[in-house]
Amino acid sequence: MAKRYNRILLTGAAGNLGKVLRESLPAHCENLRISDRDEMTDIAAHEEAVVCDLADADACLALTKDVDAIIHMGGQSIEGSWENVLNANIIGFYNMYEGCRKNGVKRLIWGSSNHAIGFYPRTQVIDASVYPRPDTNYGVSKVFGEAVSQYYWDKYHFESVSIRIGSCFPEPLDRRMLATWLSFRDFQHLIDRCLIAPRVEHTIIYGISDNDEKLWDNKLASHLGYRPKDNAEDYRAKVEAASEQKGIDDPMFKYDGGGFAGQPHFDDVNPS
Ligand code: NAI
Ligand code: 15L
Repeated sequence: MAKRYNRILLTGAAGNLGKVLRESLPAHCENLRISDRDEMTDIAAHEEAVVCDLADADACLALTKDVDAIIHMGGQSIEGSWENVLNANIIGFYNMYEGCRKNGVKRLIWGSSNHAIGFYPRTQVIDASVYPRPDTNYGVSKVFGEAVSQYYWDKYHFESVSIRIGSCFPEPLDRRMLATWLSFRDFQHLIDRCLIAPRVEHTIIYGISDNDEKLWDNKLASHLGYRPKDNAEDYRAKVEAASEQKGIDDPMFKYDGGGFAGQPHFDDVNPS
């Protein structure tokens, strides 16, 4: 049976989540273009590897040519120097969208982050309609990305899904992740749904598994048909044995963004 897409582009393919998606995306496309600024290894017959820095507008224009859909996982993935955040997540993000607009790409699905709303208190369950409260420059760059995604839908009818990923790791690593965890299996399923859903316009969805502890409500993204199967609760005993409960004034206890909310300005503690 013919696959839904001819060519999908995956950025950040050398990264943690890029590697997870290299396994699942072939189900949706004949050809998978993979890209990163780092070298990628073990290139399969259905893959075409392109080394490219997102800050290079001409390179992004070439990268997005003859592509039907994009999974954009490339970029600065934690707090970093302003220069790195700016180049990868702001200039680089805009370059990707301009590439999409000029090359007539139809849909882009990307890794936003819980750090776009990291200063919300953990006592409040929020949905995707809340005003952003970023906790870092990194979080601010994700808010920029979500604004660009909304703008390109409203103005150019270019579709996006912004996934506010919680903590996507093989298993929850600390008590905070009992609420923020997204398993690799559920992440792959979420990307599947973002590719399959007939109409997404600009949708924001929280990337979380079916955890008992919930900070975020996905009712505004029900049209994606995302049905997570995993639950961080299965790891509670292990996590609690390995880490103590933080005090009520600790950012890990207080805020959705956990430790990111308590970090000093990156450039103050890492002078160039
Ligand atoms: P990662 O750091 O493992 O992978 C990111 C990849 O982007 C790296 O391979 C890196 O070489 C590449 N990259 C960085 N700057 C670049 C540039 N200027 N040009 C080209 N490539 C560049 O991160 P991970 O965990 O795979 O995350 C993927 C995306 O999902 C990121 O955008 C991250 O912000 C987002 N995310 C991930 C979460 C998680 O729990 N893993 C949680 C929230 C958001
Ligand atoms: C993120 O945005 C990061 O990419 C990831 O490495 C984790 O720190 C995650 O958030 C988290 O909040 O656990």
